[in-house]
Amino acid sequence: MSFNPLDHPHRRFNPLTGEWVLVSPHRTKRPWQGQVEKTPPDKRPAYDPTCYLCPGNQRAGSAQNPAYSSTFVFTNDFAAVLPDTPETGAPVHPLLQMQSVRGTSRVMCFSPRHDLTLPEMDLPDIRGVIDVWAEQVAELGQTYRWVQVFENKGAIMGCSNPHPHGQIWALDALPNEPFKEDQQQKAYYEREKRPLLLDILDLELAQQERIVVQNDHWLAVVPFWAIWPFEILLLPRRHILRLPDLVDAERSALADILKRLLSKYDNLFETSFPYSMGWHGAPFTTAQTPTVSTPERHDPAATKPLGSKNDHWQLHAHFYPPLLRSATVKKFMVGFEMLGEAQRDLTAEQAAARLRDLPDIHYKQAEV
Ligand code: H2U
Ligand code: ZN
Repeated sequence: MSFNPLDHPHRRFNPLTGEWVLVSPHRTKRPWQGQVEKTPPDKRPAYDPTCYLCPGNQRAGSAQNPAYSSTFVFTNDFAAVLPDTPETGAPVHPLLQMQSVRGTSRVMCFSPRHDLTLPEMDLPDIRGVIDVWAEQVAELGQTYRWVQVFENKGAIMGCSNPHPHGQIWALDALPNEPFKEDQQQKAYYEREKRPLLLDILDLELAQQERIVVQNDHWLAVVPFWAIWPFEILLLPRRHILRLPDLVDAERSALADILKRLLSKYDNLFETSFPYSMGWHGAPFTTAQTPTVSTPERHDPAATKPLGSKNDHWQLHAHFYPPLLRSATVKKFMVGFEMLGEAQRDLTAEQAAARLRDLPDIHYKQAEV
């Protein structure tokens, strides 16, 4: 009997995190009698007077939203990190380490329209979201080491409000996930003299097995080591460290690929596809020595100083959707996955083929 990755259990290595995932492709045939999630009602008004994110509405406490007409960013009324935290005292014990954290969290409304989601928005409006993401990273990167731009979408992901929005958390520490990626990319760069994710990009383009959607500037793949059933890694085609470094054409192309990718996601089960997504780019050096390149510096050669200590980094976005086989069945990360390692049934190549074969026009916007 010879090994066949479509039939036989195997482990795959994630070079970005240094972790393994267990793949059990033979299990896709098993019956499901477990929990079935309710599909959230999909009809929403363009304006909801009870929504704390709609224009003009009252938020928790005394704050009131302005009558905004494109995007709107505000400091989270229940921020997880605060700018004025004092230093911790001397450690009590080396096994009981504590660090004080300074930072800020912001909420970003993508649109004044309560009834839209990113893939249903027009390209110029998605482009507007991208520009604000880049501005926020540039601004907060002058003070904080890590700026996490993310979107938590869908009640199934614990998102509290269907109004299209994301969050931006900035802090003076490097969190676990980017820390692992920093270490892994650095070690690879030292060994191979090439950014890890640019080699991955070339490999994906050569193999053509895991590509879901692409354009002149971007590539979206189900990575070889994906954990979530329909996980996506979104990569720019050139070496770019951070969102503010994207030039005009790359930002417009990003709007295009986001709309097409997220439409495919929604088309998969004809539901508003839940996920957590977010951007990873090079950390900022220190609060005192910002290395941010501003959106004005649009000369590609100028955005990447040679020999920069962050040259091992490549900007990318992760999309982690929990749905498995329908709008109501989600993947649980429990049992062996909590105690051993992550596990998936469908192979990355099978998931990529399913997404690739779907139309990239949103089902609600498709002509009948
Ligand atoms: P979700 O994206 O996970 O739903 O979070 C929305 C955030 O909005 C949440 O972090 C904040 C919550 O603290 N929020 C406000 O800042 N003001 C409000 O009036 C309600 C919610
Ligand atoms: Zn709203």
